[in-house]
Amino acid sequence: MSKYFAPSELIINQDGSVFHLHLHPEHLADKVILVGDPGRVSQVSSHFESIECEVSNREFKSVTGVYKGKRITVVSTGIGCDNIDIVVNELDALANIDFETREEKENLRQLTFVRIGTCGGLQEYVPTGTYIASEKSIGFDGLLNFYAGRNEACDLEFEAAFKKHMNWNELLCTPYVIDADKELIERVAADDMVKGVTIACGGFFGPQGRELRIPLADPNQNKKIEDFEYNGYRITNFEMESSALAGLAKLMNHKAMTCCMVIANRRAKEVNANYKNSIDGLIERVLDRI
Ligand code: R1P
Ligand code: URA
Repeated sequence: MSKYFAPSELIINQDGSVFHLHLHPEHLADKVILVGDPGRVSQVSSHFESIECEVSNREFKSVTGVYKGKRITVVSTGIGCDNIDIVVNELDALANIDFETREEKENLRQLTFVRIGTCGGLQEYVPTGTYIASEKSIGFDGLLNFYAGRNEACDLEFEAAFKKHMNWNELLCTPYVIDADKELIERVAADDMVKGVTIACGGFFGPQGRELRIPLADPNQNKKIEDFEYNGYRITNFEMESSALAGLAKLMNHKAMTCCMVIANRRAKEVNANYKNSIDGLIERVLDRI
């Protein structure tokens, strides 16, 4: 028997669109680009040769169109892993739940997600302007811990080594270590992006070791992160969504990865706040390779 999803669990608007995204099932392409900033959606879709639909609700702006013969949907997620929970679950529902019967479809669709974002660099070899593809993500956000299958999906040995190195504060939720889709990483990162390990944080300031007026619980956090090494892996960057995306996609059998342009060099304490034009190079690479 197929699984049935009650109206309170999968909320469908009166016009047949999904609750937050306002997209209809027929509007979703198999290839999906996710961006944080709603303003980045039109930057991506400006490369499309034709546009099929455009919808917007809250921070979620979506455009489906065609780029070099490929049908692609681009969606903004806003900031944070909590929004990734909404976006990825609703996109999966659009693909794999029948909105008439509210039942899981018999033949499931596999989606491909590539997130294009910005990040803070943590090593000397990733200065501002570097494109980093997150081969692995460490989730400081806790989202995946709420889903069954989390342990099977994650690299538990890496997690244990990281927690030991950090002398992990048990007041914080358990970090989870999750791989991006390997084939997608090879294809999209190719030989001109740095393949790295990304920490996805539940905040921009304290969780990323930025101290403004409130002192940090662990002033040595970032130094310990920069020094950590495991099986040849170093931690390269901070952002706020890659772990939830890689984790949910893996549990749902979709393909996913994140690539980000470094805009803040945390070691040199430099920033490129005027990055909006220069991220176009990353957008073009992803559009060509997705
Ligand atoms: C913080 O400024 C935001 O920038 C990064 C972080 O992940 C967070 O969402 O990504 P985006 O530029 O895609 O939003
Ligand atoms: N996005 C982040 O999450 N952190 C940074 O330092 C820059 C962009």
